[in-house]
Amino acid sequence: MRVSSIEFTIGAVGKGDLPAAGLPEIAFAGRSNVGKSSLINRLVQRKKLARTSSTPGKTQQLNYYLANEQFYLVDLPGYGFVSGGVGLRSTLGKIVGRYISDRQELRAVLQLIDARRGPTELDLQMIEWLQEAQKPFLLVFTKADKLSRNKLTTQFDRLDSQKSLAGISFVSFSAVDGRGKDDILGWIDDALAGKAV
Ligand SMILES: Nc1nc2c(ncn2[C@@H]2O[C@H](COP(=O)(O)OP(=O)(O)OP(=O)(O)O)[C@@H](O)[C@H]2O)c(=O)[nH]1
Ligand SMILES: [Mg+2]
Repeated sequence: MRVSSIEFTIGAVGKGDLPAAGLPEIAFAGRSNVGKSSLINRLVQRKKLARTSSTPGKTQQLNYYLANEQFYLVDLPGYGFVSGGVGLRSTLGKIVGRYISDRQELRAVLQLIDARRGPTELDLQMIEWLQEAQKPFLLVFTKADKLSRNKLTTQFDRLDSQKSLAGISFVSFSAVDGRGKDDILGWIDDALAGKAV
């Protein structure tokens, strides 16, 4: 798949702001600073579409981007930073939780995890929510360019042996060198066609 057109639609702060029913939605979740906005920019080949920042907590709303006039990419607020980002129990965290469990238009979620750190407690909580909501999701290990090939392999071996993650699909990604991009776009394609698990 290629994203041939993309435009910012709305920054939603509450349920009432979400776009009216209809178009399918693909959401990007993960802790603050993990690289959600950078991933979206890379997927659509636009350096400055989604605002990125070295200060965690930049994205404080559900940012909707209309792609190919057919579906939305939704940049969710990052969690896990005491100042700036939101806790999953905060108001914004609850909005994210409710969005995942209740939003009919949500087809699939890309759950981002920093490849260097591996999943945090809050990441595992998100994964649990996704499983409970029975939404298809893909784990994306970001900033893979910051790890040597050896370290990446060790990290993935460790993940493989983590029971709570058994059987979950994952891909490694870098917004710097673009690795993983095509796999992610292919997965989104499948998700839109109802073929992702
Ligand atoms: N080396 C490297 N840096 C990255 C990568 N992805 C993101 N970054 C950097 O990490 C920082 C955070 O990236 P963002 O895309 O703003 O992160 P976010 O998840 O949207 O953060 P919030 O909006 O705060 O939730 C920025 O300084 C990015 O340049 C990557 O793949 N490799
Ligand atoms: Mg962001």
